[in-house]
Amino acid sequence: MNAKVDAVGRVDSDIRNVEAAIVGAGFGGLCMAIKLQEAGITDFVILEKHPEDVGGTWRDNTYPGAACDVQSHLYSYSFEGNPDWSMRYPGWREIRDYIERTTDKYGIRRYVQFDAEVVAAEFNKESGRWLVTLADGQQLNARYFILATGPLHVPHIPNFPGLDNFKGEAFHSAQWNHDFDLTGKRVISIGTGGSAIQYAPEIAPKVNKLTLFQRTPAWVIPRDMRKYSDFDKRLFKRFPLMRKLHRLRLYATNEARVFPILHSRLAQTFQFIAGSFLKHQIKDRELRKKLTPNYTIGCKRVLISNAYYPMFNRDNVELVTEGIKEIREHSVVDAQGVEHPADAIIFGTGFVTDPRIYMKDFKLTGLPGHSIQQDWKEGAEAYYGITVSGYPNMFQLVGPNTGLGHNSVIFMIENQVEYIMKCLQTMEGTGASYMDLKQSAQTKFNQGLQERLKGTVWTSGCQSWYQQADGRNVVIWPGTTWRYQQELKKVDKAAYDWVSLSEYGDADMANSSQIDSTQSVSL
Ligand code: N01
Repeated sequence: MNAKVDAVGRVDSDIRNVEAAIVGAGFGGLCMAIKLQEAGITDFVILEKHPEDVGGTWRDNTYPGAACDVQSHLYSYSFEGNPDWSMRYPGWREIRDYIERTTDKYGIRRYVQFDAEVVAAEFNKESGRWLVTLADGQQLNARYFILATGPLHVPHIPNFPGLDNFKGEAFHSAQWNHDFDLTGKRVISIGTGGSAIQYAPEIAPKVNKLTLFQRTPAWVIPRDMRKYSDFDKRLFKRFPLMRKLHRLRLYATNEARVFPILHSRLAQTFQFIAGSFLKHQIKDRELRKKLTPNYTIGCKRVLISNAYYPMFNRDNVELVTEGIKEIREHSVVDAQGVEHPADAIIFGTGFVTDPRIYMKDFKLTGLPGHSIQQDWKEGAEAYYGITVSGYPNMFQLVGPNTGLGHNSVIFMIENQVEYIMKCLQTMEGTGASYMDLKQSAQTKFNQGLQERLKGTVWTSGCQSWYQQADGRNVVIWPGTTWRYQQELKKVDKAAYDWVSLSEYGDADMANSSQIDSTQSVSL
């Protein structure tokens, strides 16, 4: 790889040079692109592994009933309001259409290189640039390397004994086989997380039998199913301020949900409400017992559905809590030895969430001595989820500890993008060639963060994909999103080394002081 970059960082002419390479054309990558373009930076590329479509999560997750569990007026860009959302929580098609429309409106599609799977990225200290290699051997040389790959996109299918013997149809919720007609089939669904509780009630009426294998029950709360009337939509269109106020109200209501999560005592009230919902919906005591979680609400993601519990009143739906012993040619055998016949198995078993969640499958190499596979061996760690020590000019969206259980991740993305733009401005201001987070800043930030996680419900004893095997939570932002926004308002220059490269490749430290910026994300 290095062969194509000479000793002083001059780059072989067959390598494409860009100012910025963004990986991923989902909500994050597209937002980054829009803001770069707005700032007059047009020399960038979005590398997207899909052959033809943008949309990330909302391109991949097309299972029946797929919808966002954050209201779309909030789960959308602040700068691109949509007065036409049909309901509080519309289905995936509306969200995907919104992404496609926004991509075209801002003329972003021309920056997207499809079929461009990144297999390696290496920082060259002499040139101060990233050499990015694609699966087809193409290489790019970028000053800024921006990862917008999303934490949940590699489907996880557990290696159940006998899985390969299964002769029926089997697929993961994020790879739904729409060509396979489930009508009249005996279907086994494994997992009862956010995806399964959305698709199970949708398919239950058409299948012959639906058997749900549950390992851990989830706390489920009601979903606000209200639609927006034509009058609402006209009002939002005619008076954008009304739409913005509506968005603000949704934001504030969701934000308030973080307090029971941060303070376990408050969680009891919230749990009482969820418990009453369950009691009201499931009359059978035995079934109710099976569906009642034994951990504090909020520890795992709280799910919202009005259709999930009533689904169990159907005669063709069975809940199995015994665990899976093995999979045979035409059945799944539970831990008690009971055989459950199956024409199809659907894996609602989530996504790969070990430390690779943020590591990605490609080889990522920073300054000498830094490879992400090595540096994050014990777990992913960054600074506000955005920058990582030893990886200059690399930025991440929805990186470690910026996931949310209570509010819109788009709000986080927009704040991260604004922060990155401020970093770029700062680079211009100081004349630095690259910025590198100091290890001390990263360590201090993460110690504080882990301290704040103590005593929250996330650490109250359940097992979730938020936590690693050693119990460390590398996924969740432990606080209000408002606080996150406030803390990102300034680029703390002292947290970074600002390195200038002279013509011959010497590195100098640029001056340090705190940069103030007046830009911020509005609601
Ligand atoms: O995956 P999950 P998901 N044997 O990891 C079970 C987001 N999302 O695709 O709880 C048996 O939540 C596992 O059991 P347990 C959201 O952030 C958002 O549903 O680990 N079972 C669990 O029940 C969510 O958190 C929306 O004991 C096994 C299920 O599989 C994330 O995506 C909608 C097993 C996996 O649940 C992932 O959701 C949907 C095994 N070996 C999802 N391994 C929105 O609306 C796993 N399970 C935005």
